[in-house]
Amino acid sequence: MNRRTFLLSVGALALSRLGWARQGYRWESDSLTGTYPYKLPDLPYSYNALEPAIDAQTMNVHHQGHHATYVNTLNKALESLTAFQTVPLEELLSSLEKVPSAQRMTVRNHGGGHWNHTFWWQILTPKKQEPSMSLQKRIASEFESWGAFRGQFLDVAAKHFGSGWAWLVLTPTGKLRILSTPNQDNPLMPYAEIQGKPVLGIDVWEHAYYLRYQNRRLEYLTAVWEHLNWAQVEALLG
Ligand code: MN3
Repeated sequence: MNRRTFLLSVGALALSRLGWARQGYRWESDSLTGTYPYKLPDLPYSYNALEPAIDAQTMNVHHQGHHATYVNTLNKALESLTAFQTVPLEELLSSLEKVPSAQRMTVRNHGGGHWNHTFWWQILTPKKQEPSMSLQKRIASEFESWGAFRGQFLDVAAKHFGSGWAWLVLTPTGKLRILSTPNQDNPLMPYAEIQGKPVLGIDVWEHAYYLRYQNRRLEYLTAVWEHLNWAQVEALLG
C-alpha cells in the first residue's frame, strides 16, 4: 500500500465513521414535495371522502394538525441551513448524515413526517379501486399471490410496535419488499432496514385511527385497504 492509497483508505474509514458514507435510496422521480419553504399540500379529496373507513375528524386533525406541524417545524429547522434549502426533500432524507447534527433529528422526524404524509394522501382514494391485472401479476411474481401479499403486508402493519409506517418498497435491484419503519422514518433514509423507493405505505400511528378504532389497528387496516390507490402504486412502480 503506497502513501496515497493509505491516506485514501484512512480517509474513507474516517468518513464512514462519521457517517458521511451512509446514503439512502436515490429518488429519481419528480419530487413529491419540492424544496424549502415547504407548504402543506391540499388534500386531493374532502375530509369526509373516506368515511366510514377514516372519519372526517381524524382526517382533519391529521392534515391540519399533525401534517401542518411537520411542515412548520421542518421549515424552522432549515431557516439557517441555506445550503440545504434548494435540496429536494427526497435527497435530504436520503443523505441525512450530511445535515448538521444539531438539526438532523428534526429534519429526520419532521422532514420524514412531511414526506410520508404527502405520500399518504396520494395513496388513499375515496373510491374503491381494483388493482390492474399487470399490477396483480407483478405482485404475485414476488409474493406468490395477491392474497398472500395482502396478508403479509397487513401482518407487518398490524404487528409494528408503536408508531410508524408499513411500506412496500422497490429495491435498487428491482425487488419488492415489505417492511415497517419507526416514527417518521421511511425507506429513503439510510437508517431503513431495506432501502428503496416507497410505492405503498400505510400510516400506523395511533393518530391515524384512534378516534374511530381505538386499539383495533387491524380493523383500521382492513378498512383502509379498500381505499388504496392502486393506480398510484402502479405509477410509482414505473
Ligand atoms: Mn400520520
